Amino acid sequence: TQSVDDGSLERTSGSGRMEVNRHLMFDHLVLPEEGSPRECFEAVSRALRDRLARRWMHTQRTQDRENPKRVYYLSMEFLIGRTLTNNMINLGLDSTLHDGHLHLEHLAWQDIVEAEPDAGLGNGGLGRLAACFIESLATLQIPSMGYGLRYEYGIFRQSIENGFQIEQPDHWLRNPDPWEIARPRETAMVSVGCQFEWHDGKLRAVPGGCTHLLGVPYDRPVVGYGGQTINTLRLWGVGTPDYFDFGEFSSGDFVGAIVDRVVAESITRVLYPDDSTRAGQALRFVQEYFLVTCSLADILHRFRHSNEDWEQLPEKVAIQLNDTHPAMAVAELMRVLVDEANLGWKKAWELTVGTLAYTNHTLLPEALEKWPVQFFKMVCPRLLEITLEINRRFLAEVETRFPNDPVRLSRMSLIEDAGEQHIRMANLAIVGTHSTNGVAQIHSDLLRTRVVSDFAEMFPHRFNNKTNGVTPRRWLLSANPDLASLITESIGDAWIVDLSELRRLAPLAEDTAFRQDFLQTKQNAKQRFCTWLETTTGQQVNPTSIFDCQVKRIHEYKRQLLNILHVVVLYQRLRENPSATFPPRTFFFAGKAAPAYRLAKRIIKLINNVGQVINNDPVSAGRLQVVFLPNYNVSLAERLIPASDVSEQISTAGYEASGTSNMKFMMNGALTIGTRDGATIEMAQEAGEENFFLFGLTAEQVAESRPWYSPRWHYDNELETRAALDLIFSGHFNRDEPGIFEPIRETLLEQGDFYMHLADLSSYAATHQRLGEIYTDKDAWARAAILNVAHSGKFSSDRTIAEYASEIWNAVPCPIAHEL
Ligand code: DL6
Repeated sequence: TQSVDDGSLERTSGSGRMEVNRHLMFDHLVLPEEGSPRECFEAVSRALRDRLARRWMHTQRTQDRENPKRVYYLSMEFLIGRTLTNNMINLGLDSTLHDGHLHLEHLAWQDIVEAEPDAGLGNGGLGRLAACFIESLATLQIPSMGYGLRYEYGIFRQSIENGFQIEQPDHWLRNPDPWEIARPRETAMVSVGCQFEWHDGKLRAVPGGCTHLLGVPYDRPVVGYGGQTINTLRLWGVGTPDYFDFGEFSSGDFVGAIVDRVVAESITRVLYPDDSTRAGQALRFVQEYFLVTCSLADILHRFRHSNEDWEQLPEKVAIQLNDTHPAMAVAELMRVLVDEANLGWKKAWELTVGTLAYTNHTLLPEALEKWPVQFFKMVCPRLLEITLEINRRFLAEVETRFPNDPVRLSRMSLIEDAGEQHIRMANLAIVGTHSTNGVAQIHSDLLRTRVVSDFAEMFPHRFNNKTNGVTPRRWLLSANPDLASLITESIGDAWIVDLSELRRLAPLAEDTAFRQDFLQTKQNAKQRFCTWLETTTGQQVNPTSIFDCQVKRIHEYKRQLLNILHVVVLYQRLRENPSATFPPRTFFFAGKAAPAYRLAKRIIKLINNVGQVINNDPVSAGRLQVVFLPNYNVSLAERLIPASDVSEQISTAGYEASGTSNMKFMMNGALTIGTRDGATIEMAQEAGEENFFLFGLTAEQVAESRPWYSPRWHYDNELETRAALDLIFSGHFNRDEPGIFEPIRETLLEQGDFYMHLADLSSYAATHQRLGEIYTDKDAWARAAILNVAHSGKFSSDRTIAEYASEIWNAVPCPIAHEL
């Protein structure tokens, strides 16, 4: 018999079951047949973790021995979702499941899977991208680690009450998480130059004193496909040194002596929801500082363990900053090299710039981080000194290169001087790293030519593009098993690790039998989704209607408002002509609005109210349906995307950096209706515009027309636009709630409609019309959908990571040989 912790993954049929039973008995004190779904989930996960433990350690040992260049991905967000199924698939153990080896008679496997909470340690695309990236890094066997924070509360749980978004805390770590392993031996020490207190029920950072914090690592395995490399995602939890204030203690204030500790231990408790205003968020600043100092200490400790010479740092270490959130790393790395390693400034700067790289994820000026100089003074005064010195030297360089140009100097300065002084984190990130990349071609171009053009002129070689991608393991193989099997039966399974293989499906678009099989997988996925929806919410949806989906954060630039305006246009057409024919459509919306973003929350309310009326009006019922799915998260995306016919990617051109749900829909055979924005442009190039539904203004047209754009003109001159708006603002959808949509009316008609909804509405409606016509021609639809899948290969995160590895990090795989 094999011992429990050997590296072998395939076992005799009964052993997996025995390991699960053992965990149920010894971890939970329950008999196997009495385990609750949650207990069984923990037991199965622990049994799986036992199996991968040796491989995980072996990966670490091999990497320590070989001393290859390592990649570190620093991110305030990792939107992981569930882990169990993904790890089983990547370990090649999913057949164990299908063969019933883990089968627990009293529970359905699905109940066990669903007992795992979604790890929602991110707001949206940026965090989910980080999760896809670390999975691809492991699959490509690149020695790497993700670093983030162990929030006890992830992104808030959203419910909808009377059409309004309600936020509730998501205590996802209420039960012990079987995937994480605390590593207290590798604790990092951090000093923060302020204190923490509760004030009016809120945790605040207050100036004065010094707080010592401990960064306690919690490691999670990141299993590469095939189970060869198992990398680590290290999330920092905060602790405080184990001491009492003996003065307070001996004077009898036992509680007072530990209360400060409790307060400080709260700083990483909650993920900040993505609010556009960061003003006053001193705690978020402390979180970023904490992530950076703990991670750099850890990285440099590992580097020093295997390398004597600091000179080697850029050859052995690549640190990617996921947005500006960890941009303090520039100053912190300088601090370590200058203050602790005693290097001269110039050498330290060369090593810092050579080691760090930065990814930008947004063109929205309000989302570019700027932190008050006061925060630096309070929390990390030494980093402020260093940042000011970086700025002094940098501006001197700019002055030499562009003499007598004070306006340029003030634009490029790391310090913004208007009113309260702020540090411009994007400027710091560009100046202090050797690479700045955008996340789709148009985004990288706009970044270079519009947003930070001064920097692109100064450092042309630093700017590059890395179009995003998503992992096909989670988003196709696991989420859509029927389609995945059909693909594998047709072209073999090489696509799982080389998504460009999907090209071989292209000729099958002309094969009648394949088209039928393809449509059948879609129909099955739709039916499964309907069944799930009905059992969990009671809501019924017509599985033969077009499933039209817009799922993403709710934001004006993403234009959920355009989508719902078009729904009202269709409704209005039916009211005017009840015998009009078009295929029945179900419009699914899902997404969270930042809690402080009032207009976004009002858009959610409008969608729900429109749905309430349209779904129940005899003129539209059965032909148009609007469904707002609450609490959008990774697991919901995994269910809905395979079932979708239409993917809505309708941002105002020039505002969506890339988008990543667009890619997931494409891989799963949905057709895209979209603007020429973000990575959607590249998707259309790959699939051929004839297989896409593109509409609306281009980014150039948006910019050119901004000075004279008049939403009123569209209202006055376009009959359907006017009728839809009149219907909404007549109170038709809010009979008992007078005036609630007034802020939306003001945005669209009084305040200039910044995101140009009305400019694009008529071409959007016309394109939808064409889409509806093609949908009725099943062959034409299937052909286009198959060609979309066939040309989605570029959008694998494996391709993206391979480009980062060769063009930014100069990192290569370190194969792990397991003795089996
Ligand atoms: O790069 C991942 C993702 C893009 O796909 C989205 O287009 C973009 O909006 C998102 N950006 C953010 C910005 N956060 N900040 N700062 O989430 O990144």
